[in-house]
Amino acid sequence: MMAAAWLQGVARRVAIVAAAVILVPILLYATPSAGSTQTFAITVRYSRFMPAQFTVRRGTTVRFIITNTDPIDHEFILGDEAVQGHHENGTEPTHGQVPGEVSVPPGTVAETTYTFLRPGLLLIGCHAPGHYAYGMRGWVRVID
Ligand SMILES: [Cu+2]
Repeated sequence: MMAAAWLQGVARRVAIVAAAVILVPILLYATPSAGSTQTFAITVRYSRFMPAQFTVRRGTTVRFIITNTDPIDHEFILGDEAVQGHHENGTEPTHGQVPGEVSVPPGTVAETTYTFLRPGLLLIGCHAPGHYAYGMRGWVRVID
């Protein structure tokens, strides 16, 4: 009787370990978490980003695909207040080399890829003259 109970205990423990070995990788794979990649499509129309608000998990790499349906130049600049201020007063005519910053000429599609490493709030802005003040901006909330 003692041996049977001991064997049952061992069998139960083996079953639990086997379930964990199988389930844990499945759950890790299924949950969007640090290190995952997402694609966000944004349409620019009448000098607005649509959609303009996003939430991502820290560690996520996002490919932003921006379609400019307007007949005028726009840009997509991702960054904190300091970055937005720099571009609002800056003189760079075009963007495309820095992750999260890209120019979007009229009627074109541009893309930029950015990895969100810190939790917090980042801004999206267009700094063509008057656009940011007009409201051509958005937000990315980065959560843990
Ligand atoms: Cu603009």
